[in-house]
Amino acid sequence: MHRISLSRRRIALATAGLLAVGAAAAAGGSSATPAAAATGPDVGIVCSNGTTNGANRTFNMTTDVDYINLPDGNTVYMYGYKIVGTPFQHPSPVLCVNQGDVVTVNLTNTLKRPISMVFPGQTNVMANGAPATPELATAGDPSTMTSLTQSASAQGGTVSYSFVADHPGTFLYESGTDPDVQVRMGLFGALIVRPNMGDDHAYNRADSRFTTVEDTQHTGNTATGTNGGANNSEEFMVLLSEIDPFLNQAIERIDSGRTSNYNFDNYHPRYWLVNGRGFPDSIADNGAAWLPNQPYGALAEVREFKGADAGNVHPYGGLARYLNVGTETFPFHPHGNNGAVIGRDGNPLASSTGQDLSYEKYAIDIGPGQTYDVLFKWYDAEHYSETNPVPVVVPQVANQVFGMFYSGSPYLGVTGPQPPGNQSLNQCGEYYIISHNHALFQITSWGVNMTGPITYMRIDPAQATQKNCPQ
Ligand SMILES: [Cu+2]
Repeated sequence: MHRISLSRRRIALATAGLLAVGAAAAAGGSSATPAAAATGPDVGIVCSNGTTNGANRTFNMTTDVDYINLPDGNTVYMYGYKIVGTPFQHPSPVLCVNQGDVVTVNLTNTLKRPISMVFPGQTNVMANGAPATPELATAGDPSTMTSLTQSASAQGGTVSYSFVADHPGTFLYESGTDPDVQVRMGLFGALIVRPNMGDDHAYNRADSRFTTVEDTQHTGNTATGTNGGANNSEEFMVLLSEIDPFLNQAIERIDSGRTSNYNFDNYHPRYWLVNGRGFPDSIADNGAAWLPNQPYGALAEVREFKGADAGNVHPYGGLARYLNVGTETFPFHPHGNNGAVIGRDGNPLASSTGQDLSYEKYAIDIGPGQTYDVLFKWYDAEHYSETNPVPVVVPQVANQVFGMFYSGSPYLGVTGPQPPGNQSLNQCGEYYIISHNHALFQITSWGVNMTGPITYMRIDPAQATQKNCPQ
């Protein structure tokens, strides 16, 4: 388990950015419907794999409406795609396919308006067996376009989309019908195409390898996650989105037969989310019981990077798949760490002759509709320890302030005494590093500061040095 000791507790934010544990146990003894990700890993990407038959991979999908919870206590009406037979979820499922798969999405529309699905970055997409083409209200007049692709009519319409996933990478899928409304209402999700090199690579490049479940098992990590999943791969999604609650309220009114005078000139997001959640919900496990409609956590949990020469203990880094489904560029960064940008919009950063064009970057500026694939590692550069201490004079305890995740020791894998009355959620001397959207005016939930698209990177001590991590 990698569950931070937050389970079934809500965290409230005190002033000045200090974190405090709230007593309001919204989920204690909750009877909420299990979230869609309940059988996946605790952290990291939860794939929907569809069903396969040879090279054919099929997703039977439909739509749903429900509400999501936001950090200020508000709830907002949303649309979503989902796999048939599963609960509503926001964001829509992560579809994982292999390079070369013939992918079919059989979509049934239950909403009170026509919808569709487009696959930016895929070529030769077919709809009902014909090339996907825009729908026009007046034939021959592109200015009357009503949908970017063939749509499924309201309340029961179906469309079958198909394409060959011929190149690996990270992609969005979303509604191509009235996307100003429908994408913002939640009709979007991530599509991951895994390369021929295997599911431990982002692209068909040896240097795009990242740590997977198999690697963590190599180091003796045989525990299973509390959600019943196996060990967690170090593969993470950072899906960034935004919500103007007045738009959602207007659509809710229209869907319930009332009227709305929403004016798109006034579109103005009040919420920004990562993987469909705002902080601190974002760092809760996948499938957290108190977030039944928001199954995807955003905590990135990695082991200390040891490199290939250290007895094959954790030789690879983690992979973050960034996606921006919002309307402006989001500058996201983990504190204190550059990442290696290896792919953008489903293209590996290499020249046609194979020259490496990847680059190191601190903040990743993800434009609307873009995706970035970024490798990152945390390694112990200075080898500080209790026997090689940090060369600073540590202030007296009375002059220190301890965060809620501090272990009592500055050294990875070490826990130490804390002053009376201090509480810590640290498990085993692990580190927590904030990662967030650096557009600070977006770090809010309608004015509640230090919420929104914030998450943590959790650094666990590598097997050789860890003490108490329950791996
Ligand atoms: Cu920052």
